[in-house]
Amino acid sequence: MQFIEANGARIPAIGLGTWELRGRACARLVEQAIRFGYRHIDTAQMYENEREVGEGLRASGIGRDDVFVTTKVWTTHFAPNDLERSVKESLKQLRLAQIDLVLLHWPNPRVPLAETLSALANVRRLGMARHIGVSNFTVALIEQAVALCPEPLVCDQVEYHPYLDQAKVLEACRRHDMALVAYSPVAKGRIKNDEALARIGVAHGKTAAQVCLRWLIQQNVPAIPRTSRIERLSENIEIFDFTLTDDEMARISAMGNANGRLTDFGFAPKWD
Ligand code: 1BO
Repeated sequence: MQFIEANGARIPAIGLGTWELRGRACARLVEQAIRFGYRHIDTAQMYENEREVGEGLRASGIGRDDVFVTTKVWTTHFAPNDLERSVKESLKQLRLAQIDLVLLHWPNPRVPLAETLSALANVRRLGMARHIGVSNFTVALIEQAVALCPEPLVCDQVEYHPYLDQAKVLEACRRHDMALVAYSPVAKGRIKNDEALARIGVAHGKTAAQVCLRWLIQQNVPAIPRTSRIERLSENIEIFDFTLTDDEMARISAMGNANGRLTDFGFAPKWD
């Protein structure tokens, strides 16, 4: 497994996203993912599957130091005392003594960012989280967060795939030694039918999805593809034995624009 370094964190380049995975199926998938070589599991309090993620980790037999676990605090728990309580609850559900990375799931303009970040930093100081970061933050919000947070932020987890141009967010992350972590990296399955990516894949003996994930990690972007299918687990991780040329990288980067977003909500920030 390749790692991507950001502000002192070593984030495995490929992880398993678990949004909408529930119950036994979630635990089984986490266990299988670890057996296939995944070393990063991404969950969130809002996904209501932290308990099953913990079960899957234990069933896999993986040593605690060999796996990187990310969870996220939901926006209704951003008031300082709530935030600490919420992370304690995540630790209890996961049955872990420490979470590798705790993120603010979405920005919440109703709670002053300085207060939320100071509570998040405290969670790190108390040892409940090894690292902290944000998710779904725009460039402007990243700048504010970096200026306000008393501890280093290691990432902004955002939607990123070849159909969505995230050059500005990527640049802001790099400016602050943060990683952009890509969720929905294969555009919710749309990539697998992409003819241009499939053509590039033929030259490397790879699928369109593998080309897409490789394009991300060659930009130093860790990706967390979600799948509910065991056979996709191995496909998504077999991307460390080929390299895209500069020309291929540029052609894929040119496919994106600002309208390619697939995950949006009424409570989302005004995207840059
Ligand atoms: C509302 C949840 C989006 C993915 O983390």
